[in-house]
Amino acid sequence: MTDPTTVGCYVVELLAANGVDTVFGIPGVHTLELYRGIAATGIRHILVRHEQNAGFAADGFARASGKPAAAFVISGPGVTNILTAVAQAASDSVPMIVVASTPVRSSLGKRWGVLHELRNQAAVVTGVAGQARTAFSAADVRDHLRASFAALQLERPRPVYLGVPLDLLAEPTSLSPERFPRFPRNVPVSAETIREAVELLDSADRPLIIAGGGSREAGESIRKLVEAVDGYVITTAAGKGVVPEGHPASLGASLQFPEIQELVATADVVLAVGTELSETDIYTTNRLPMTGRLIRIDLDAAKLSDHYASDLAIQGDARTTLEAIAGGVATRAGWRSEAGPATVWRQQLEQGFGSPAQAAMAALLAIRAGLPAEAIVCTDMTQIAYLGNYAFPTDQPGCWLLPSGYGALGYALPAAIGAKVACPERAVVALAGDYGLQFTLQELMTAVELGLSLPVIVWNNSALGQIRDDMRAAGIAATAVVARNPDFVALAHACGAEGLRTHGAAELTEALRNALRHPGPTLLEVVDTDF
Ligand SMILES: Cc1ncc(C[n+]2csc(CCOP(=O)(O)OP(=O)(O)O)c2C)c(N)n1
Ligand SMILES: [Mg+2]
Repeated sequence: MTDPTTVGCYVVELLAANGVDTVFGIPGVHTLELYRGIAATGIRHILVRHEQNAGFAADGFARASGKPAAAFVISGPGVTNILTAVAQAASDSVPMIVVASTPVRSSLGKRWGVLHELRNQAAVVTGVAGQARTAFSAADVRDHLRASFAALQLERPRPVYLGVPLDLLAEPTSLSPERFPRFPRNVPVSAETIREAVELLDSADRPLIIAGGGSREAGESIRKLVEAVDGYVITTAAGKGVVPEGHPASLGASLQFPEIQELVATADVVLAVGTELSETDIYTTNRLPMTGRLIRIDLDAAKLSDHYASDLAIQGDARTTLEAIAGGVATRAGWRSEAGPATVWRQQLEQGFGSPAQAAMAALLAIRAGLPAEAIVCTDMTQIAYLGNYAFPTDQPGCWLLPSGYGALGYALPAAIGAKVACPERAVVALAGDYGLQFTLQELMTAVELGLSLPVIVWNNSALGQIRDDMRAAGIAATAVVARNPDFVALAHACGAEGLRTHGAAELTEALRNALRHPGPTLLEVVDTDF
């Protein structure tokens, strides 16, 4: 290497040595030294149009691939800009590695007013990330990253942050990159605990499983278990597709419906796995009306006894724990044989849908028809996605990405870019509302630049639809809920993307299929009144 090895080079070499192959970011004068050695590592750097979107793209990348991406941001505004995406990832247990510069060491905490100064940058990030540390030496860089990589493997996934002062980034170092130790995530659960869980489930007349995002790799065991005990399985949005939604035991992601909450209330044993059972999993502020015994399985000990106290708390990995439980329960007839397959409940539910939901459902089915089974749909805070949590048929986990935990508008497009970068061979689609898309629409340029075959579907109801409806329901005159929209199709063309307005289901399906064959992004405007 002709360049001297600087700490900046060492950071990227360490990341590369530990499996990071993609960085989303925006360079600045403070992070120049992070870029000196990047080409030599083979890491791919993707320039986005706003740091928030570097974070959302890293989030989409991680959810699609299971691997963390890194985000490189400058001190100060780069850090504050990415915070929303860091909070979003933290709330949905998504791993990511944020590396930022800080001003020079001698200035830290002194408030001299240096460029990009924050009073305490790491403290700002500590409020949202899993870990946030500042390095004061090359050895700190190594030690902090080692701790972060360990946490990413051992704990419930969270974003981690490393701040490196810009004078340190430029310093020479004699340290050479190393591969940190690997850790298995499967915390072993005792045979005694497994036996207790099996006994509880064997004694249940009306067993129910609630599967969250933490159970994504446990689908096969959940299916076996629910079949053996003749129960039902409901997922959260993050767990959507863990068990194929067409399975007779699957009620899909339906916790938001009162009818399904009543079913939960009648279950005598509920097994909740890899879920916080939070407000954003249930999509109502109501507490789930549980009356049965509750078994919780979670990697995060804090979740085992929060506002839903477990009767049996199991700290462990979902896949290995459920494999053991599914292998132990007796196969017998339970309540599903009597109460009927999930389709009976689904039909009842769907009969109650009003016409806006029927319209959105028709659009969702048209989108489904245009996509292969393994397609990844990156969604946003829009009415069509709230319904899609339940109504978009999904037979595999990790195919429906919703910013559910934090609810940040603007997620869909940058997350879809991240997912498509991670899985170029898979169909990836962004699905956003007309207002939310405008939060991050500038990333269409990134998708054009990268030549990503990426349909971007805009559900256009010419309003901040959900907020309008909520105001009406609360007896508030609808105010500040209509914003003038751009001509989306013309805007797409101006960015160098394809763009077209589709009318009705058949056109939407056809346009989507064409968009998947187009070697760049296509913005598809879908007008709600056409359905
Ligand atoms: C960053 C952020 N700001 C504000 C909100 C509040 N909010 C939630 S949905 C919404 C309106 C979204 O409108 P649109 O994208 O058109 O979706 P629609 O409800 O019309 O389907 C707003 C402002 C939010 N979730 N996130
Ligand atoms: Mg709208």
